[in-house]
Amino acid sequence: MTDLVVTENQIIERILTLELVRVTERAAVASARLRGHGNEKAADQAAVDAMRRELNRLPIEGTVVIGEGERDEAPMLFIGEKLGTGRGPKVDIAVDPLEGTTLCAKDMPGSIAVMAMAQAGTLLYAPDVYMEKIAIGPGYPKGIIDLDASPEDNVAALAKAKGVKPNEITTLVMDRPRHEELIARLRKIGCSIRLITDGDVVGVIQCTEPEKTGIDLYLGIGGAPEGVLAAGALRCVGGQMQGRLILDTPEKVARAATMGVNDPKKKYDLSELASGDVVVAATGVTDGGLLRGVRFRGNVIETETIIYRSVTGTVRRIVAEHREMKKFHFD
Ligand code: VTB
Repeated sequence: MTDLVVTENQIIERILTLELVRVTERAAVASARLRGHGNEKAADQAAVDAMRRELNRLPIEGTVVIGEGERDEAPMLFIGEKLGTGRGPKVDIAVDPLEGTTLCAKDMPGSIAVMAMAQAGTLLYAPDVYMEKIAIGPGYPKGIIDLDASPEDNVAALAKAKGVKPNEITTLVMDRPRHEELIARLRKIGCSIRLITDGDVVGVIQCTEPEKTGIDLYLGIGGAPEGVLAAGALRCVGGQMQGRLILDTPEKVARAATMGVNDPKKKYDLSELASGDVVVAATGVTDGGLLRGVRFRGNVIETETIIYRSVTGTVRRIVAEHREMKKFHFD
């Protein structure tokens, strides 16, 4: 009986994989209409509304575990919000309807609409705090990088495993004052550093394809929710990642505890950030290294989406043409 239930859920999950494409597509299109308008809030809200509307159509019993904040501070897609028709598998939902709101508002590369769906209880319920992160792509011996090792040692270990010199390693770091020391130390050993202003979900994912992106290593501090979403994608393609929540006030420690985080200094491995079967979908809003942004061409809207499914390790890219005059209502 149990087996049957699991099998049914797996079939449903397989079908839902493609349904998630619709969800991120619509969020991306909604925010892309406000691309370059200098209004981060409006672009984010458009993505949130579209994502919520689509998620509520799915045959799932979903709970938002990573969302736009707590109920009182976010009108929709707040942590704990129930989504879906209520008839279907129990799933955790993590959303970042517009990852890189500033990038979208300024029409700069790299903003995406992204979400993950996983078996209930298997995603780290990350509060909206910072997270220290380290990530590399697949194909390396297990454990060669470590959040607690120095940047020099991590680069040296990675370089050795790759068969290159440390100065041939490229590290992706968010361009923030908090990374001044990290950047200086990486420069000292001759590392090349790709600085990004925002959007480290894509940043982390990009180190899984160094031949294509030129990025070998992600280091530094970004958002915790973004860390869990990126971990979901890495679960699918392989690679290694560790994260540690930065809970530097008693309030943050207490808030994290209510979300099940009992050890505020815990170093989470990839398999703890996203421990179960997970599907991650992302649609480009602005053009970027991972995805093309939304194109508005007369009556046709073109989107590009990538979906990661950890059960099978399948990565799909779906370029869709939506015809506005037909039944598609994106607003
Ligand atoms: C981080 C990063 C995100 O915003 O959360 C960042 O993970 C905010 O960092 O990808 P700061 O507080 O230093 O600005 C993003 O770049 C975009 O949401």
